[in-house]
Amino acid sequence: MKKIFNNVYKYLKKIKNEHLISAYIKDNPLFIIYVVINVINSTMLRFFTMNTVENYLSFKPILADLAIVVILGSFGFLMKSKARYRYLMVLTIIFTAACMINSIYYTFYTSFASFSMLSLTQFLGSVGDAVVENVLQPKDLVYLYAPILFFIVGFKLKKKGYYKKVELKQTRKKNALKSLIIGVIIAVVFLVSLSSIDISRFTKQWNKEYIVMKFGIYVYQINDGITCLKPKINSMFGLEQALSSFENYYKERSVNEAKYEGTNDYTNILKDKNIIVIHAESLQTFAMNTAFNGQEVTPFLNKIAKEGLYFSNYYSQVSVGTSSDAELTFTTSLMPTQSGTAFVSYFDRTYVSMPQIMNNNNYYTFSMHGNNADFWNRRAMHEKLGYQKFYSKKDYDVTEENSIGLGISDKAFFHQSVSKIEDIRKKHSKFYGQLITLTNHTPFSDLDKYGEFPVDIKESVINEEGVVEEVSYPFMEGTKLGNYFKSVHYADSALEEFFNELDSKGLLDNTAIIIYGDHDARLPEREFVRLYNYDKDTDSLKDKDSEDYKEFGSYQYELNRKVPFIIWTKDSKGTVLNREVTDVMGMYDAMPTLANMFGVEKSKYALGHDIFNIKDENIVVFANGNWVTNKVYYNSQKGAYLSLNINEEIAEDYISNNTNYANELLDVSNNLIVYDLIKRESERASERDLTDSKGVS
Ligand code: GP9
Ligand code: MN
Repeated sequence: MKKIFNNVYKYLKKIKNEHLISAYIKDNPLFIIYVVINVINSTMLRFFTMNTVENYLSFKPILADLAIVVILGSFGFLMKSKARYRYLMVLTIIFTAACMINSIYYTFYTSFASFSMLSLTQFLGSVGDAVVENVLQPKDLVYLYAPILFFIVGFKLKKKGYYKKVELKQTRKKNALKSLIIGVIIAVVFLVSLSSIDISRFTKQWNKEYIVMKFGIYVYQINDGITCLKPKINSMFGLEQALSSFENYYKERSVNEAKYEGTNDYTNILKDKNIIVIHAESLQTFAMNTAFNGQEVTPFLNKIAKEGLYFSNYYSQVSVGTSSDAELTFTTSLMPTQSGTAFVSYFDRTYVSMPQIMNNNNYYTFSMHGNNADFWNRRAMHEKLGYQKFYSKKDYDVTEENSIGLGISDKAFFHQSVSKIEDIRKKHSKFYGQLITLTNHTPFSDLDKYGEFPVDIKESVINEEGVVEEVSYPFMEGTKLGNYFKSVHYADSALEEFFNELDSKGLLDNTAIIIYGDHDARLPEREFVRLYNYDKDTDSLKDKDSEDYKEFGSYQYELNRKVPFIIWTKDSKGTVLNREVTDVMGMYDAMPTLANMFGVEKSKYALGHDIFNIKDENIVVFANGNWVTNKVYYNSQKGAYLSLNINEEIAEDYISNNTNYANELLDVSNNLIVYDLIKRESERASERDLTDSKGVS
């Protein structure tokens, strides 16, 4: 050991005395510039995306970037100088592209890009324009300086005759080895610095921000590439282990959670009714609680919520699959997958879903959406989920005039759907259908089509001459959030028209309408700060110290992502169906709650609960490992929580128990889908039956 230390010491001394570092830099300017620019790019990406102090000061991702860039670059030394230039240039272009793509992706999804989404390019067509128009910003282009600078430096070196220098093969090999060793040493230092949480999150890959924050974008992207190959490879290995932990999980769960099973006041309350589910694009609860100049943003929804069963503390649990994840969780009570999306990567797996169950209970099942049927792979996945018919764009009359944003307007879509539903009612005794809206989709920029809804403050004042005058204070007009309100106001009036038309055709009789917001609208946090803290007298934000200043930081932003969930029937008023439920609830609780109300058996794989049984003990797990209960919101990236009731002490084990519960649930859900465990379990059961019957005979 002493000998090793002595040698290292001697070597370091040699480096110092013989000025080896400066000689190395002088001899390899191209390599050095390549390393520096690519590490700067990755650092900039973190800087522009996740601005937390912890992130600025973190040395771990810089070490990781350095290790990757140096190790990959070191192979360039095996080539002659001209080829080496090309090799390093190609690497620089790849690294730069990774930074740019992730920069754009982050603005849109507040997450980092995944190779699994490459297979989605066909679906991105229609959303693509929205990205270019509204999301591409100068900060996405700064990374281009790297290949440009590299080109300039290369050009200058060429002029100085750098590429003509004769390098012996031996020297090149030596340099390659030296650089590789440096890269490996940096990698080892980096690995030693990792905590066990870092390693566990790296392998799970669901918390992308955390991985980029600790491992840098290059390691993240390489790991993601490997992870995306996993659906194929994964399902080949580890099946036995996954199957047995899955079986144990559900066995234990059925014992531990027996207390949350059974009948309640809502059992069978919607039995045999027709069901219309409205999947409302990007509809968030806060919009229902907002008004401008005495005009509510969603007057109709508010009326429906007041008359029906309104779950006001309801959360979407989507991951990168957004709309499709909402559909998955709502209908199957499972969580989105940790990599890729269930609709695209795992559409060929076996699911137990609400439409299938309704179908087995003699319901006719259908879904309707005015967009291309291939978007989110719905054509394949809706069939898999048990919808007997999927009405998509080709079944609607879509024109330029009746389109807003991504496609057919909600008003035209609902209007054309009514006659389809009428036909269905004529042919079938009971139906369960889902309608997916489209207009209220980001970027909310088709302002002239939403109709009038001013979001500035308007007041009538009497001027000096005693004449009443209208004064306007610049409030939310021109902001993305302001535009969102206009769009939601439109969506609300489209819903009202739909209800009226259904009613005029008698389609509301014996029908329950269920509305849910699919996920949040990814609106900028700073605009919420303005919404809640604008002082019209000074045309600026209220002082942070003032009494009525409303704190709106990252926790408030995350909690504000709530979406509405409403169950309404024409005769809800004055019954148990006319009530606000404030217990925290997630999209995965929809199926267990609804199945009880419909009087059908829920999926035995459901991960949520019937809210009327679990009540205030409920926990909502998010796809990134965060969770929320009535008492606490826990952020797994920060490893910190917000107590939702300041008067209540939170015990240490409350956090750790719930975190373990969340992690286990996410693992089981993911394995269930990736390994197709529902199918495997039934195969295994029939194998067992076969052996048993053979044994008997
Ligand atoms: C597209 C629509 C939007 O058909 O459902 O999907 P999203 O971008 O919200 O996931
Ligand atoms: Mn959506």
